[in-house]
Amino acid sequence: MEQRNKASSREHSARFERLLLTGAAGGIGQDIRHRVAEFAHHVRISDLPGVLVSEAALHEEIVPCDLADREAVDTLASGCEAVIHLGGVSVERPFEEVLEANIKGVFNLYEAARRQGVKRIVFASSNHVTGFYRQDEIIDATARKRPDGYYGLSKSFGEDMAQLYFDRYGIETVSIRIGSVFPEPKDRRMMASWMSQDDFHDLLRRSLFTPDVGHTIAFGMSANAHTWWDNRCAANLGFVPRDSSEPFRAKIEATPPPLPTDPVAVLQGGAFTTIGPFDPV
Ligand code: NAI
Ligand code: 15L
Repeated sequence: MEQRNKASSREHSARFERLLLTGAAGGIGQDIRHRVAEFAHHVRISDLPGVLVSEAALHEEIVPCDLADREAVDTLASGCEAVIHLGGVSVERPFEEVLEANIKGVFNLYEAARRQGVKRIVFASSNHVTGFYRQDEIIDATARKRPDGYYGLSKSFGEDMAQLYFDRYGIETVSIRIGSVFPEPKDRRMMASWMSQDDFHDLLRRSLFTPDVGHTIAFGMSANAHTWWDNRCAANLGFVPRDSSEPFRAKIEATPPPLPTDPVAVLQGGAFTTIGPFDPV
């Protein structure tokens, strides 16, 4: 661990003056909040009004904001050179909810980035952009998108926004199609999709500081024994995961397996492929 940190700080000693972190009250946000101090002198922390409870550290400034509020997002991004964009709906939900936070939200963020001179965005995309591939297929970032719900569709839209705003305005993005970032894998599917918090942090650092990324799509996964994703299209980032889901195998395999025909065992997106439709009541 110490070796990893030393190597990484040697590779990327630069820091931004001010960085924006959205979704800071979420599962990943809470884990990385204290770690992002190494990326910037000042960190603007944001989430929905009312959900950020802890006090600001010396290097932090807390600015609550609903991503669906265009004017507020414009103010939120002012003075920031870079953004780690984690905020939004993070599971399959009715379209109207996804529309506000993830589609209008990502539009508002990129528009704010254009107006406010943000140079680099790390966009928390998701494996659910390609969730309808089978678990016996290996795909890379050039594979046709096959979103497994409105949530995956919104992340697909976010990746397209990233491409558009690079091609038109030169704003660089690394879209990380995150597998499953949790302290440990929760089920058999996550034995393939899991990414440790340390590996995620390393990929974040590379996504922020690697020069000339244009719009790069990277799969966010650890060095698991079996995986579905080929990260060669993101080789420019030099990301080599260190952790693996293997130490959790015995614990996971002690739980009852799903039926072999269950989408959880067949499709990369697992249970997300079957959530919905959401009929109006
Ligand atoms: P989370 O649901 O714990 O955190 C998301 C945060 O976004 C929450 O704190 C929520 O309050 C905030 N948010 C929701 N709507 C908002 C709005 N309209 N305006 C401002 N903030 C809003 O999700 P988690 O697990 O921390 O994931 C972070 C990001 O990474 C999400 O964008 C998620 O889609 C993505 N991701 C996460 C994966 C994982 O394994 N944890 C896998 C794939 C993608
Ligand atoms: C996601 O996109 C979700 O945000 C997260 O909660 C996990 O369920 C993850 O994908 C996954 O596929 O395991």
